[in-house]
Amino acid sequence: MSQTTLSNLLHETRRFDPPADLAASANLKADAYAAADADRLGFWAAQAERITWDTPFTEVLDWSNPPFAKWFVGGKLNAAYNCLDRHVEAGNGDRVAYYFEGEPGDTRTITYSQLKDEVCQAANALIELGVKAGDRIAIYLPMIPETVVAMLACARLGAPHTVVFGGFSAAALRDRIIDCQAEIVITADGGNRKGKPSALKPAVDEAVKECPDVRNVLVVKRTGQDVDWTDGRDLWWDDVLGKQSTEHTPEAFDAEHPLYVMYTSGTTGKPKGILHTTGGYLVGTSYTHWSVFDIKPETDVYWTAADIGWVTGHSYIVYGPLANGTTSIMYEGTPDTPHPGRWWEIVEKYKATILYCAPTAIRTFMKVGAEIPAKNDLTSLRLIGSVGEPINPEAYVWYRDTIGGGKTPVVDTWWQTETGMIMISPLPGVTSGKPGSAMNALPGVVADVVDDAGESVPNGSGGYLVLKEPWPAMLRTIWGDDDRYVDTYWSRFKGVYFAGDGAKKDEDGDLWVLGRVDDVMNVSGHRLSTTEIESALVSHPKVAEAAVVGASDVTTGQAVVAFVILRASADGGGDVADDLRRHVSSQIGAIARPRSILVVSELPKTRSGKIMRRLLRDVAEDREVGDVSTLADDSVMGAITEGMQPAR
Ligand code: 6R9
Repeated sequence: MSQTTLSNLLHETRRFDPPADLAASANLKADAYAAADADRLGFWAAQAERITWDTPFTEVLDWSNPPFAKWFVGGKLNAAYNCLDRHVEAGNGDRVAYYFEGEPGDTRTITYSQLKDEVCQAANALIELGVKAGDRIAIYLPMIPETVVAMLACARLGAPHTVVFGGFSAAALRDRIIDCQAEIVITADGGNRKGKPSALKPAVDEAVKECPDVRNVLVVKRTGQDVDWTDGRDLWWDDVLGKQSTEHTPEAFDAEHPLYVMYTSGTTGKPKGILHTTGGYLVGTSYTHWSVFDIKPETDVYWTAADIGWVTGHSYIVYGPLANGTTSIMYEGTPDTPHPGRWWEIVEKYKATILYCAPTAIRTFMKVGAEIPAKNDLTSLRLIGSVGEPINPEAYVWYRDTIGGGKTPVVDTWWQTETGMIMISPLPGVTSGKPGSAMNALPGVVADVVDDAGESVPNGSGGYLVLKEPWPAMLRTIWGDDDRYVDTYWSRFKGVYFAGDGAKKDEDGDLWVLGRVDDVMNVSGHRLSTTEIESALVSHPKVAEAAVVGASDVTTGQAVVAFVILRASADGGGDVADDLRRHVSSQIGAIARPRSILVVSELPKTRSGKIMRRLLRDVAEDREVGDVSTLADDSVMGAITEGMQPAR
């Protein structure tokens, strides 16, 4: 991205200061930036004190063989002990760890001591099945407490887990099991989605046909639906756990012992198994959870409304919140089941104080209308966050006003599966928020925007987002493929981590993430960011969601093609396309005017709500639609192409 990049986003002038009370009592204050700059490793050593170490570390960072980092060298710890036992030992065993809300309305309240007991039983069950430290275990479960129990039981034994999102297909599950050679799969009969049971076990049966290393499949009974059974291999979770002791002595593992592998799709090629290790990951997630969400474990009720099968669930439903002794909400189902106000009912019921979700959810709520959340009392919320994509300024302001009552700070958090923890975000008690900007690298993190040559760009310019110093929760490698790790992240620019995102620094030096660099298009020699055009479209009152792609065009190289979902309130009047084209022209410039505008009812999204523009490009260029295995709902492409109509 160069000077020709258009920059309407930088004209955003709205500012939101932190509320005075939050600023006064904030966990992290402004002086943390200078403290971390003055002594970065000392700062991280201090953050490491959040964790209980069985053996203290002797060195903060060993970076003698970059990009292969070793954090907290010599330290030993157990992740499950840090998430559970130590809180129980400190007298907080009766504190609620999770308020679980099933989609059909069933609920469970689980305290820290109950969760510890269950995790010990699960750990003992896995031992009985022959699991040893280092063995891999695949987890393919819905959003239920057993998912957390399974993850922590693995962590307790030093057996890295790989959680595969329940929406993924048998083939996707098989590939992941094979890639990390998992020996046990933990699944369920099914989960509840959109008002009905959705089966999981058949996909496991299908997948493990081709996975000779899998010796057992543990099955949680969730929906009660019929399952096929392979005697000797399949075991009911309750049968195996029920007979186990609730005592288990955790073993301390090296700080660099593998904790989990999470697969993330590359734009091409097979998914990458991102490896996270124990000590640095726990330090990074607990520090960021505490600072970005200003967590007060005694009083907050925290809700990450995301799937555990996404890194956001790992870091901010499981490890970060539990390491900090937080009370969380966990919700199994879809936001609109059985009615469009389900989330807001949950916020009111549990008096949630912090909500963290994806912009796609926010835009969907905007589409349905502000009258839905208005039916519930949301005044308990004191802080709201966003993750997964750039949040369009209009969505940010709507979120702050409609959900946050016009008073809560919004933390727009930029990070990746690879970073393990939030890297760029406002600090809720310090930063004056700008809608659409993720603002600044957190204290301890060093981010920059560089040009093609790797030179830092001046304020007011765009380029590539990079991370200039290692951080504790960073990925350690791609499972089984060190070369791909080096090539993908550390080869584009010498000595720095290349995130694959485009970004800009505004005149104040604040950061605006513009999306994946592959999502930048070239129209008549101008580089346009999909995010900017989408934000312009979403700022039009008729538009709820928009996805923009570049389709090849004989005259202009690429042309802008926009897919839009109209708001429920939009009358769909005859001139939508004209209106929108004019709007984009006035917001950005004539060059960004979409060539075609297609009205659709849905957009293809991943588990984390990211729009799969690759598939829309296929539609725009009239090709057969490519691989849909990582779509959260693989029926949507059919719905899009069938119902799609050009806006008139
Ligand atoms: C946590 C997560 C990572 C990619 C990342 C970027 C996009 C995430 C964002 C954001 C703009 C934000 N992304 N947060 N873009 N602003 N606040 O999403 O991990 O699924 O690995 O995706 O998501 O493009 O590179 P992951």
